[in-house]
Amino acid sequence: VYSTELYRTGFHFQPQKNWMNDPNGMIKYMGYYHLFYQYNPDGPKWGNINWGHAVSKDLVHWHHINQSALAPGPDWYDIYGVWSGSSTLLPDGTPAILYTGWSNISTSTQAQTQNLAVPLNASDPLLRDWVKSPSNPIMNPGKGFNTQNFRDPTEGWIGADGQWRVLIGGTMLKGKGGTAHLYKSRNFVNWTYVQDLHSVNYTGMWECPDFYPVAMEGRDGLDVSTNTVKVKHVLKASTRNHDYYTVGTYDSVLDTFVADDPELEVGFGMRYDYGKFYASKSFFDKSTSRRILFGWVSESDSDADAITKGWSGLQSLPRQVWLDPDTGMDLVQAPVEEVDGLHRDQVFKFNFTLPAGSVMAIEGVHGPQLDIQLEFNKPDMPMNLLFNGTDATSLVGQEVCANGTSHNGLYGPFGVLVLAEKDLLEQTGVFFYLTLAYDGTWKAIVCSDESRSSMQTDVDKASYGTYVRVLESDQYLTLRTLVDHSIVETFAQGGRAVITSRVYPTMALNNDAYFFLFNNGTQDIKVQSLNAWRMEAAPPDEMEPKV
Ligand code: DQQ
Repeated sequence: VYSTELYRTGFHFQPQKNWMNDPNGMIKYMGYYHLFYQYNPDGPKWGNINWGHAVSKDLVHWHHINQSALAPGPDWYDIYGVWSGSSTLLPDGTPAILYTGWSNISTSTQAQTQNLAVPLNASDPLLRDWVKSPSNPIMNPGKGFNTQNFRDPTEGWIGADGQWRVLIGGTMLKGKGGTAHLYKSRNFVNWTYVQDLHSVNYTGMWECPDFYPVAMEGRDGLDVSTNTVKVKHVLKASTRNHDYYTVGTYDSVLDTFVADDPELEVGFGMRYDYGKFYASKSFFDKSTSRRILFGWVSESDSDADAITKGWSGLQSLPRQVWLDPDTGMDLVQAPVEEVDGLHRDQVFKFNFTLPAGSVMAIEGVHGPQLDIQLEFNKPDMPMNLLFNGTDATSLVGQEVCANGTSHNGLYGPFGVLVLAEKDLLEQTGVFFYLTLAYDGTWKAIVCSDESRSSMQTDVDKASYGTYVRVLESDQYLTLRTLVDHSIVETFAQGGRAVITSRVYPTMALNNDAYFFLFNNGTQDIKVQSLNAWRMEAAPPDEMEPKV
């Protein structure tokens, strides 16, 4: 009935074929954005991990470099795989890669090794060839480290004493949880373990830590070494299947990090994304003063499907990330504005009612690649400003979001049905649901519900949801949903909460994919505005850029 080719995306990054997982070492260098990623050149399942590589001028149109930046071996220290890591721009302006090697020594102190690679020719803007350092491996695990859980170096930053620092993900020496081991170096080649920057009990191992400053005002990103009074630090770890972050204060003399709110510690508090999104990494784009984030969005179909498709894994849209100026507590994300350059055929409607119990077809724009932006008038009632962290998310997902589109409350569910077949036999619901709290205030939940997304039975159809903070000063409840064949990426309330879903419709494909607004609550909802566009595809550029 359907072709698996149809699940390939039009404007999300993916290799031509095969397996992809974590984004690695993004950097802007000599006018090109470089995206590296965990890649299996041999097939659509994880294994034989290389660093795949692509370049772009605008973060939207990519050119695949037809060779790996890094491949396993021939030396012992990374012979079974070149795992995740980061790039750092050194003071002379050249980049260096730090990455984890999976060595041929499985149990000793050198199971996972940290390694350095530099460009063969730093005057090549495409940075095609990389040379591994003769000093590899360049970091030794500290005493008592679990050497199977010692990986994923961050970008290097410079602390108060002028020395380099990086974090390596690991497990706590005492306790049961994840940690970020801090290493220091004067020359980027010889590194010593100093202490753990931060650990949290009862989380899993911390994979792919990310650590960076954010400004307390405005959206501009900061270079990783910035640490002034008007700066907070974000620490992110990938653990227990999700990317958790916390905002806090970094002391670059003592090398300590303290979370602002201990209730929102890494692994328990806030997440970049309440759907599928893992092993993300950010980088600072100096040319536009932005901090930009990519995350790995894995498949929800079966291994057999991966083999039929010949590929597995997407990158999220590149997202700009900044500290929420209105709360000072959490991050806000938005697709980088270059994505807007793909907008075509706009539909605009404003100031209309979405009656209780209605489904409204939207004429003018349809298809599998859309950007849908909605502003709803806030119902006139007290909103709860508190955010409960993520404790309730699985509950929210199951109890509210999965029943969402068919279940009726007072205010909601209301929102949009995307990748919908014309008779709604298939649909992915993205919506708000407002719930009355014990204290008489209302809390907003945002959901992305895959439960009716496909007639296929062997794909995972999770329902994701989270509470999202709505401030008194917020004029509207907002949703922005980007649809791209098999991915639905939603930015709610101006990007305060993000949810990514993977769906595999069998009928709501290509020209047969529609979208509808709906309101299953018992109260009418006023829509302030609807803006929707078809998204032009951004196929990879076959031609190697002339440099
Ligand atoms: N993926 C890499 C590891 C990392 C994990 C291996 C996270 O370095 O910890 O492909 O997805």
